[in-house]
Amino acid sequence: MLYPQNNLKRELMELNGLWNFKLHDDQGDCNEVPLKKLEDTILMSVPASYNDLSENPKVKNHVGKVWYEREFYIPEHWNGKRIVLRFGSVTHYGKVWINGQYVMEHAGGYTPFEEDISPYVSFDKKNRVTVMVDNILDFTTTPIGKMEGKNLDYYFDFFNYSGIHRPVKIYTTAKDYIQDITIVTDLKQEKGIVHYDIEASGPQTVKVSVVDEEGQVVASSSSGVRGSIEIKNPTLWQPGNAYLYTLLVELINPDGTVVDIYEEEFGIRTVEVRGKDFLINGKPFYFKGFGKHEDTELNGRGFNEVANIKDFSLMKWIGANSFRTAHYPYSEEIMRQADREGIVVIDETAAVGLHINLLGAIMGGADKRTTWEQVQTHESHAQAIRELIKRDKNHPCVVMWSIANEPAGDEEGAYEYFKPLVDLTKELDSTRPVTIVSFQTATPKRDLIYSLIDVFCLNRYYGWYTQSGDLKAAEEALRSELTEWWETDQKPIIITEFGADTMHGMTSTVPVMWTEEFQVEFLKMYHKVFDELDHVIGEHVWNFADFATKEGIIRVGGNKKGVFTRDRKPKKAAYLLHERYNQLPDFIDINK
Ligand code: GCB
Repeated sequence: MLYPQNNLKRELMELNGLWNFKLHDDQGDCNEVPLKKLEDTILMSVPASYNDLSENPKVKNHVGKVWYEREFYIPEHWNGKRIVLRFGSVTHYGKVWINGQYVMEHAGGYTPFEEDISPYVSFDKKNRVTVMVDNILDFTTTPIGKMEGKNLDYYFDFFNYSGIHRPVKIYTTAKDYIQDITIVTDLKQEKGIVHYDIEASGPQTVKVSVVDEEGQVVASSSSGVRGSIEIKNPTLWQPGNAYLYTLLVELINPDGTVVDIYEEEFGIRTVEVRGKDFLINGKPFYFKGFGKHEDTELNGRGFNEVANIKDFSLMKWIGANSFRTAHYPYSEEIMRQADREGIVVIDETAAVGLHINLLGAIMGGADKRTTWEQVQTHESHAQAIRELIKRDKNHPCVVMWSIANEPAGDEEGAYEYFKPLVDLTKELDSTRPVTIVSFQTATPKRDLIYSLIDVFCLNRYYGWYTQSGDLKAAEEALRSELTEWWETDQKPIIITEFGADTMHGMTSTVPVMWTEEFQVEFLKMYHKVFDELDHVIGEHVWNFADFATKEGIIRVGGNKKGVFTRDRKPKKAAYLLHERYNQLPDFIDINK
């Protein structure tokens, strides 16, 4: 799905800023609400989560529907064009009306949706857009949740921020237009091969050119909507050293006039899992970095470009080369930033929490372990995979798809649930490996889905949730499990989560749990074990920064496993990682 852009043939306008907002309080039939202007509204910022922007406690913890509305003009000269209204994301469900007329709806809180609104808008007066947002989850949605009376119980460890989370844009195209572009790159000897596949409407021909960073056309083709272009001695997209080419696609009328243009940035790079190695451009890559969240003060999960710039700066300072989009697709803007900055991304769907009674599983006492009998997410999960790949397939930063985080991989039915989803992912993109991030109880002897995936991505909390505070015992358990994985199936391992809750400023000469010193010792212990084992090819600390969660007995003002505080101040562990990550090269020295 193409990102909205402004170019010689396309115009772009943003609908971000102040909207009118209200909670849904039984206003009657939802389809009638948009027929007239909303009344008794408050101002709300878009994009943002609404939860932290009002002193009314009902807003913070609201469960159910809310309404957003604003007015806008469409320039007269847009008459006759496709006029597309596009939401970067609405969490978790959005329904949209223009001037009281139904336009579109979308389920899935972290991917974009759009529609041609030209049939609904006026060119001679103001238009009104109304959006209903619903944050209720159930056992059919991705992610899952469950209503308990008037409260929503959800199965993931981050606050259920809601609202219009990402930019709202309107863009134009001609009636015939470039609908989609797929780019796959390869390397053969000194040549870069760019395979392209264009979807376009109308009887036009398509011209495709590759433009380098200096704006020079290095190759082109007019041979149709599908083909390959060769680039001699290409500059590769490398971790830490990004180089982006642009695929300039032009849609041309039989009379020679250009009707539409799209410029899609891409990188020339290859990805392959071979033996115990994860090869990027043929060289064994070592993942250093974090599981992250889109989470900041005030904005909540809302797009926050200032924070994104700061986070990439901190990741570079600390020496990280990669992160995982735990636990949902991040904004398109972050993905573009990662492309540009040469940061490698493991791209995850919002299938988090497919594990009923997860706490019971790890703490003991989980008698009912029937996740796969209870959830009915096959359809929404498949849709989440389709939308993620459609949106992110051309990003060179994305090197692997993670189709779920910590499902009940050791419960009966897991294989049958995941087999079709892994097959679907591979069918949609045969160029990237696929993983399912595993939960601590899914050990080699118990896990039922490891044969389906290409790289073992393990979340492990030895020394925190188990062997709590006892780093000696934790070290033995960790080493023993990681060794057993290699004996079971020779695939590379990335530790996608390991971390300890740490209160910034809480210190002790003897490292005890929750202190900054304990976090340092905890990480050092893990580092020692990783450095002994060749098949461990990456480490992502949980988490980059402290983040908001629902209230509960195991969280004090949120999850404190951040290496940085929520406002991005370094804890002591940040300096440990700064030293380690800046010494560890991005690529493993195979001669060592
Ligand atoms: C996990 C989850 C993550 C939690 C983390 C924790 O395994 O994947 O969402 O936040 O543990 O801190 O408990």
